Order: sequence, then C-alpha cells, then structure tokens
Amino acid sequence: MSETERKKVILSGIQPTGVFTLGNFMGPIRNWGPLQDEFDCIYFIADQHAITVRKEPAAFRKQTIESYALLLACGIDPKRSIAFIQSHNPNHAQLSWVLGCVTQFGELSRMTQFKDKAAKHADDINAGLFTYPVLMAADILTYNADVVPIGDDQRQHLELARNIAVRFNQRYGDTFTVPEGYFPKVGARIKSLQDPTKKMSKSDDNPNATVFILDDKDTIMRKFKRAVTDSDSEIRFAEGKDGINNLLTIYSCATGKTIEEAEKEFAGKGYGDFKLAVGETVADYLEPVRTEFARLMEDKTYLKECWTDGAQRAFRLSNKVLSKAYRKIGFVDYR
Ligand code: ATP
Ligand code: LTN
Repeated sequence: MSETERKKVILSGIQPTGVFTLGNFMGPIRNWGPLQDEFDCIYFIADQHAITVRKEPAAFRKQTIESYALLLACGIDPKRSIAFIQSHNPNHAQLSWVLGCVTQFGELSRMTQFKDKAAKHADDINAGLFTYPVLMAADILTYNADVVPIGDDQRQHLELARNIAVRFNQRYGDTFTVPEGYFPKVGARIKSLQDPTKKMSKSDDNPNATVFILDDKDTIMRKFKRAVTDSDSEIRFAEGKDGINNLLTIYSCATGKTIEEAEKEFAGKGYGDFKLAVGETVADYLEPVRTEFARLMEDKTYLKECWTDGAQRAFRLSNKVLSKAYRKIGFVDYR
C-alpha cells in the first residue's frame, strides 16, 4: 500500500483511575471497537497521566491491569489494534520533553482541566499536572495519528496538540500529522445522575452519581431509581430538564433509538417507570462487558502477552516519528 493509500490512524487513551463509567463507555469507548474495521487503531491505558494525582502503588497497579482487561472487554481486539500500557513505551515521555520546549507557559495555564484539578488537589499542584497536555500531545503525535476519538472534556487538550504540531512543523519542517478530533454524536457528555449539570465522573464522591460499567444489575437499578429529575412530569428533551435529557440520552445510546423515538415511547408515562426502564436497558446493555471482563481477569498470562506484544509494536511505530523529530531539531545521530 502506498503512503497515499494508507489507512488512517486512530489513537486514544484512557486513564486507569478506576472502573470505567457509563460516560466513558457511551462517550468514546464504545466507538473504539467498530472503528477497528476502518482504521489502524492504537489504544492505551494512560498510566503516566494518572500519576499526576497521588496513587497508592498496589491499588494503582491493580487498577491498571483491570483497565487493560476492560479495554479488551469493551471490544478492542489486541490482534487487530495496538493495545498497550503507556509506561511500557518510553517514546511518549521522550517526545513530551521535546514538545514541552515548543509549548508556552501561558497556553498550559489556560487549560481548564489543570485549573479544575489544581483546585481539587490544592495540596499537590505538581509540575506533571501542569504539563499533562504536553504528554497527551506526545501520545498522539508520536504515532502521526490522524483521528483522536475523545469526549467533550478533552477538546481543549486536542486543540493544544494540534497547535503544537503546527508550530513544530513551521519551525523545523514537516514532521507531525495534525490530528483531528472525533466526537460521538450522541453521548459525548453523559451527566452525573445526582447533579445533571455536571459530567458523570469516575472520581465523583457521591456513589449514586456514577454508573460503573461493572456494576451489577441491582446496583444499576438502585442508581437509576435515585436519579435526580425535575418537578415537571413530561418525558421530553428540553432546556432546563437536565436530568430527563440525560436519561433520554443514555436510553438513546443504549438502544440506538433517536431521542424523538424515545420520547414517543414514553409519552404519558411517569418518571418512576421511565427510570426503571432506563435502568433495565443499561443493565442489559452492559452485561456482555461484565461477563467478558470476568473471563479475561481469570487469564493473566494472556493479558500480559497482549500488553507486551502491544508495547513492542507501539515502540517500533513511534520510534520512526521520534527519530525524525530528533533529526529535525538537530540532535546528533549516534547510530
Ligand atoms: P475523572 O473523572 O477521574 O477525571 P474521567 O471519567 O473523566 O475521569 P478519563 O480517563 O479522564 O475519565 O476519560 C476517558 C475518556 O472518557 C475521555 O475521552 C473523556 O472525554 C471521556 N469521558 C469522560 N467522562 C465522560 C462523560 N461523562 N461523558 C462522555 N465522555 C466522557
Ligand atoms: N487525557 C485523556 C486521556 C488521554 C488521551 C491521550 C486521550 C491521555 N492521552 C491521547 C486521547 C489521546 C483523559 O483524561 N481522558
């Protein structure tokens, strides 16, 4: 295949900061599997990003392994895609240093995730938290990725990665592909079940706010029963009805029906029935992931083989781009 005919490269990462949520799944992750048919896909567990917030080592190691297994359980095929753990490929961190030298302090200071996380972890505003978006740019640029599927909250980071690529190319000559974002049409921002003005997040302190993709059916039903709605009684998507809008979005994602179809289906029904129906649907929707995850966790040898192979393939691929960047900068060749 010639260079002009090559398949486009898709790349995305997720932090091993806990079990993935329904938001992670309905936003980016459920799209990752189907994309394997059309693209060369690279997916990884962003463990280096995760240590910007302090972690207990044993729990962190366990979470990284579970996150990798979840990635496969969500439909990533480690033969067709490159599926690996970020810290196993040193090239991300290497390129990150270089890119940091073409990134401005002011640009990083404007990142809303940095401001949010700095406020949340005021006792540990470390340099890694600040330069996190540079490492993310390196993750993307070191594979010359064309397309990056992410949720809405990562838009600003992707925009920065694009700016860094353009700036580097202008300064040193064509080196990096300028990546495009890929945002799901429905589900780019699933909201908390307890405060539907906020995104559903892994690290929410309220256990009823977030549905985790490994929650059992009873837990899922309980969380949906307690979901915050509004004082109106109509099931329709409208301004000011954040709770109902969120439930309709979740239902639409899980069933493939449009919001209008969902509104029609529940016309005249009460909020209570609607919440139960959404809960049932989500529990059934997540069941295959739970089963596959349990199966994979029984076979650590297989998992280890997969991430080792993934890391080796990732290293080879990223080396080409890293070497090119080094040459362009004027680093002396030693081979
Ligand atoms: P945390 O809450 O601890 O910051 P997180 O749930 O946001 O974690 P990340 O690992 O930061 O998880 O995100 C993984 C991917 O999931 C990202 O592409 C992000 O945009 C997407 N994502 C996260 N939350 C949601 C959500 N509520 N709806 C849709 N997509 C989401
Ligand atoms: N910052 C992202 C995770 C992430 C990522 C990436 C996503 C790290 N590196 C590269 C896409 C491409 C997050 O917190 N969701």
